[in-house]
Amino acid sequence: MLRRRLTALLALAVALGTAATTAPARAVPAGLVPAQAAPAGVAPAQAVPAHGQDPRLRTRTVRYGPYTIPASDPNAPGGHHGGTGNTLKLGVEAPCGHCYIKGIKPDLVYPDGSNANVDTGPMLHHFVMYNQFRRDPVCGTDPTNPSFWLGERFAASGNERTFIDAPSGYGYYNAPLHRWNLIAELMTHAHEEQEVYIEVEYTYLPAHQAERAGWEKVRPVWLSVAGCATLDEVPVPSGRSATSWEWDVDVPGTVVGMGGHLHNGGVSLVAEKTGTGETLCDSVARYGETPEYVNLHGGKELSSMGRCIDPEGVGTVGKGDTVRLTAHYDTRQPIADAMGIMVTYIAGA
Ligand SMILES: [Cu+2]
Repeated sequence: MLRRRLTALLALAVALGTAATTAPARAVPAGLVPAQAAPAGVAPAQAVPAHGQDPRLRTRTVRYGPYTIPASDPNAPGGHHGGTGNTLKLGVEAPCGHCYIKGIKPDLVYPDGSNANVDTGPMLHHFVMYNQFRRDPVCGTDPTNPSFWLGERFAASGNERTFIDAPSGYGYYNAPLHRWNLIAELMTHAHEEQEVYIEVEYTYLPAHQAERAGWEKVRPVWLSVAGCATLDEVPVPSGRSATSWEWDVDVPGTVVGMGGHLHNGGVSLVAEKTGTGETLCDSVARYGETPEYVNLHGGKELSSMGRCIDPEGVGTVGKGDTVRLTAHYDTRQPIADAMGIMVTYIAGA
């Protein structure tokens, strides 16, 4: 299996002329999570201080890039944004190996480290992280989906930059030497070329410590209203609309965190169990909450998506259940490449 994937990856790299370059496409991300319940019978190794940060947690910030975003050209037909298109980098740096990653906090910054956002031009349209040697549970057997080639989709973000933060006692396990693949698309409203980095702050615990403290692994499950479509893109009409897709659960367990990703024009993204009608998560989009989310033309852009976090778990999903994901949009113009993605972290899988 591993060998087959490796071969596939090599073939892909060759097809791309190797290395980090513009390539396939993919989708996006969202935010994420938390919820939690203390693992039964495991005493927390130590009291968690007042604001909930475990002092053993390690933090590491990794920069990906640089990315050069071409200038926006007001005269180009439909070209009022400069954009990189989808770019692929293979084998990018992970913050740690044989570790449990609890927090993934994405940002877009200029080379001097200052915030790059739509108030000065740049927009983190999306990035998606793939773990090469793990199979994506939803689309990993579908060769039309990039995850077949690039691995398990475990984290992503749009410009809203949702902080993916697992409840304490849970983490995403990364094996030793597992490198990741990164697809990113960046855009700008500015009329000059801009250089930026995707900067991600990770918090994690080495596996020996996490296991001693009884941490559980979470399995990321990528739910998208586009199903396994190559780019996770769906068209939405003008006005109000609802676009759905259903997942027949094959990763049973306790949902410990969910967070949504929509594009501008999105209203909310809802995940519910069809059998019982139980809502697992209603992730609402908010706009222009802070000045950096007001673009150069004065428009308010999507600035946050709700996360669903519950110390007791957001809900449980079992074999035989179906989860319906619905993206609600309300937009003046139709959108050809809208998205509705909810990364779902499941424990006990
Ligand atoms: Cu997107």
